[in-house]
Amino acid sequence: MSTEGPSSLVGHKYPAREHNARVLGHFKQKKQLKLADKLAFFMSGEDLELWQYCDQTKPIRQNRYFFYLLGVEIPGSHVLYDAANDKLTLFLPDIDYDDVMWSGLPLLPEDALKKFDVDEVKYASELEKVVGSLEGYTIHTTDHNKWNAKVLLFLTEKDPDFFHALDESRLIKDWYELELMRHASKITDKCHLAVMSATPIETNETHIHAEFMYHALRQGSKYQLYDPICCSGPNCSTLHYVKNDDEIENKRSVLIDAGAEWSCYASDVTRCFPINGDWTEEHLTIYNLVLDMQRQTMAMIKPGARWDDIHLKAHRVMIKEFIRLGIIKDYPEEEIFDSSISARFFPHGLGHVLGMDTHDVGGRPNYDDPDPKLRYLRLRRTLKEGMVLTDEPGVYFSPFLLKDVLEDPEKVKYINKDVLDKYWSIGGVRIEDDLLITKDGFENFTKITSDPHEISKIVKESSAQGKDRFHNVV
Ligand SMILES: [Mn+2]
Repeated sequence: MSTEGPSSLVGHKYPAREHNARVLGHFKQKKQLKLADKLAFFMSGEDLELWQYCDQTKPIRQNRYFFYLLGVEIPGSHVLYDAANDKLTLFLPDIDYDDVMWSGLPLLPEDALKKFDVDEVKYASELEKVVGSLEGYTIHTTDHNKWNAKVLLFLTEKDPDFFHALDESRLIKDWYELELMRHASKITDKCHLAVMSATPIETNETHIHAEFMYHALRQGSKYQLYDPICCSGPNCSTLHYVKNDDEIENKRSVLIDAGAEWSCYASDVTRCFPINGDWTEEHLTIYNLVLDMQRQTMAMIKPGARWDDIHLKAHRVMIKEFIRLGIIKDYPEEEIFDSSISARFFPHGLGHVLGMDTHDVGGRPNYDDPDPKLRYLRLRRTLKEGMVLTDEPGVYFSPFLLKDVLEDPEKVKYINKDVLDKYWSIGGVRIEDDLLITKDGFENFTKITSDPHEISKIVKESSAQGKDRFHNVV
């Protein structure tokens, strides 16, 4: 198992110069600036910090805007883009010679120049001199903070047009970013397969979590962009369940929402399976419904399509099937749609943009939307070629979410409680794939099967082999 990155990227650098050019393009378009204006961008990356009263450092996560403009993960680095001269400078942290004994020699400027897509490399001790010498410039940064404290007097922070330019640039991924994301997805596929294939040693949700992380780490992915959601039975009704510590025995359904990270880029995939490989009738019914929601919405995906419409299509597919199953009584579909009770069974959005953040920038959500069906939709835009997004319908049976429905006479009249009662034990089902919008439709990065029969086969084969295959597991 290789722990190196995608072979297609060998000999290529993270396209930092291209990213700065893109941001500049969006920024000028927004500002209507003339080319002669003296503009620069400056960002400081994250640096290491000690825990209080302790000589250990806190976990670090590189600032995503910073990474976009530079492609460097080294803590304590800075980037300056002098747009007037089209010059990109990396500032490395000064060498702390007392630390070399403990941490080894850091990357030297001549090596950094070869490794990164920049015009020059300097040390952070030169920051004030270099940034201060940019006379007559407006130097934009996202915000004043402790990492750029030395030069913040020179920096203009929080210009909404700068954020707009960064977000619009990040929204459309270039080929290099897409290769990183495809690689993250490949790792995640194998992790999900490993989780489905290790049921004999998964008697607690923690074991599922462990199996996923173990296989991610073995493939070189040390971080997850979000805490894995590993739940079983009724716990599956909590959307961002991260306790991951309940016993699985005596339950039937499992849901795992987890994605490996590769070089700051995300994958975000959800799969569900029956713990012993045999789907209960109710679990399979809901699973097939969610799969149908995903299939029918995927069929609508192409540049120019409105994500709102695609999301609402998923609601309509669910409503129709709920009426057929008798969970919702035989009212006109349009009346059910308008009542928005479907949002109590499918409370989240159909999907979100994906990139360096799990819920990536540029989606333009409206959390104040008066329509409950749209309130948590994190992507409210027309689809464009080069966007990466998730298609992740879900159906949940959450006592918390359904309480007000069941207690409100105006809403409970739609619900057939006897039929509903058959489904509580499932908790919920979500199926999530990562898609790149292409010229004619989409490319699905997620290759791990979502076919219920194939999943059943994988789990059963693993169960049949028993625990012996995992002889070294404690
Ligand atoms: Mn997601």
